[in-house]
Amino acid sequence: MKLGTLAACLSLALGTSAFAQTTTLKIGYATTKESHYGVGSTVFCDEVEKGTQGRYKCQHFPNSALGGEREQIEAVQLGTQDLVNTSTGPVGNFVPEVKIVDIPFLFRDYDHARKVMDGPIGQDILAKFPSKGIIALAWTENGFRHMTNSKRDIVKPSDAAGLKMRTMENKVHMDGYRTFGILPTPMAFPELFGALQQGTVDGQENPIPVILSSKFAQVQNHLSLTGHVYSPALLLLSPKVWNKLSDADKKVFVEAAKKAGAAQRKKVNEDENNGIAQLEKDGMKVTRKVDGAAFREALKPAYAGYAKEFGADNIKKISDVQ
Ligand code: EAX
Repeated sequence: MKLGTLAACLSLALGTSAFAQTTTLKIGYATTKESHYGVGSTVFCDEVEKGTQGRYKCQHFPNSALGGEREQIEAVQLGTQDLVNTSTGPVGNFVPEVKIVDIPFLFRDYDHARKVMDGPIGQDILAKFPSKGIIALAWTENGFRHMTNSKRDIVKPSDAAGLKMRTMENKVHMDGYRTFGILPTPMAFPELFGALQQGTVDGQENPIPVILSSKFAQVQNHLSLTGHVYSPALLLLSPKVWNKLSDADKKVFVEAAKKAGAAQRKKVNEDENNGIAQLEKDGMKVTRKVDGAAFREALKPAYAGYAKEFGADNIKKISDVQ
């Protein structure tokens, strides 16, 4: 480029203030770009780019490219990663107030769970994050978790008993699953496919969108629709980014995260509606009739522990939401 042309470009650019910098934010999640996490994250990034006139955009790191969820949360806390769209699996180790929503059989259905997350209880939990060095922009969603394994159909707890099952690094889950007779084996998600393939564990539990997008049908042949726990998810941002935002941009980020949550939930609904038939086509034997009452009964000793840890009245407040 000739010097004169460069000068002309510069003055033009300055005149239209096109020198505003673009900041590229790194966003990570466990599953594919096409999955529920990818759909939610894409909506978030598109909305942020639009709302900040292109001053912020994202680079996506799907498929656990930046590590397991615990590692990604740590990186967001440190500021070496900007955003993570994560299940609550390891989050209770950072913000203990989250643990209560990981209790098995706490939520009746999606309507109940979403109402609690969007209501005062869920919003109060989001407000606990900043003091731990993390900004929680909004609840997103992973979905109700179901069990898969390579051994047998699971209808009641005695069918699950003795199975070595990978769980998230989540004590609330592990305490509950032990009452079903399961041998819980905590493991980060990126190791799971290999562990199932090699038979290090007999099974695992995850929502339909995860089972589908991670192709677990290739390594598991029994799926039981246990729906034994709701798996909430969160869009978390590094305070390093947040503290630099203007008030107007903060609003853009929060609104974008809310839209992301809605889009992610919609994708979870779609996968719940269409994904089970797909998994059957992929060779999984699906057990639809699960003895939920027997699972709830088995869980009673764990609930005594939960009541002690979280307060029976706090648990009841969540159950009572209609
Ligand atoms: O958040 O670790 C898990 O089983 C999670 O459900 C999965 O990574 C998606």
